[in-house]
Amino acid sequence: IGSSHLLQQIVEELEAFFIGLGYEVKEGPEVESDHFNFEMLNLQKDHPARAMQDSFYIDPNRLLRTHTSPVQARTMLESAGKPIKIVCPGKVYRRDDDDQTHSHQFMQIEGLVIGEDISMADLKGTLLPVIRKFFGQDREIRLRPSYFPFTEPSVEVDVHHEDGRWIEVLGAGMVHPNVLKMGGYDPEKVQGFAFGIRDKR
Ligand code: 2NM
Repeated sequence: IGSSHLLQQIVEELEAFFIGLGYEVKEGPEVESDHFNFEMLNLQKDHPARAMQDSFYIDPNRLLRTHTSPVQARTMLESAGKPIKIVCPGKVYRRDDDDQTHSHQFMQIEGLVIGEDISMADLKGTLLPVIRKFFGQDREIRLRPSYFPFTEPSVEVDVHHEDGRWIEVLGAGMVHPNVLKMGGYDPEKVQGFAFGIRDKR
């Protein structure tokens, strides 16, 4: 009573960290078009994530967003080829049976940086300090190769837990050339990295 929700507190701490690095905080609609939620992010029409049973569709072309990436797709189009440094916090929705580790609604903060000569070194140099700040300066951190339709190459990042387990804390990667092109950027001239942090799913 009378204080902000724990998740809200974490979102604000993360926002403050990124604002300190010169990022802007961008929000967008929770009801999205199929076009911005999937198409602009390189998910083809037949991609399994687009199936009715995995998303909350309102009508054939509109759904509750399944990630905050459509905010980034919108920002790319608005930015008309100029550099971008944003984080996009907010609620997202996926069809899932709720239990201790799954929820049909969860929080995400995604980030996007686009500019000349952006590389995997920028991704690591940005995200490792965030993780160290939140999980401890001496924390062991592991990057694993992964796959996302919107990034190539892609990684998942784990932190080491006292009990010996590795806990996945975020996914990230270099923005896929198709995503840059659809956003109005020339992948021969600029590069980008992106990441997604979420509470549970
Ligand atoms: C993730 C993992 C990797 C991501 C990509 C983009 C965009 F818009 F640039 F394509 N936004 N977020 C991204 C990349 C999200 O979440 C696990």
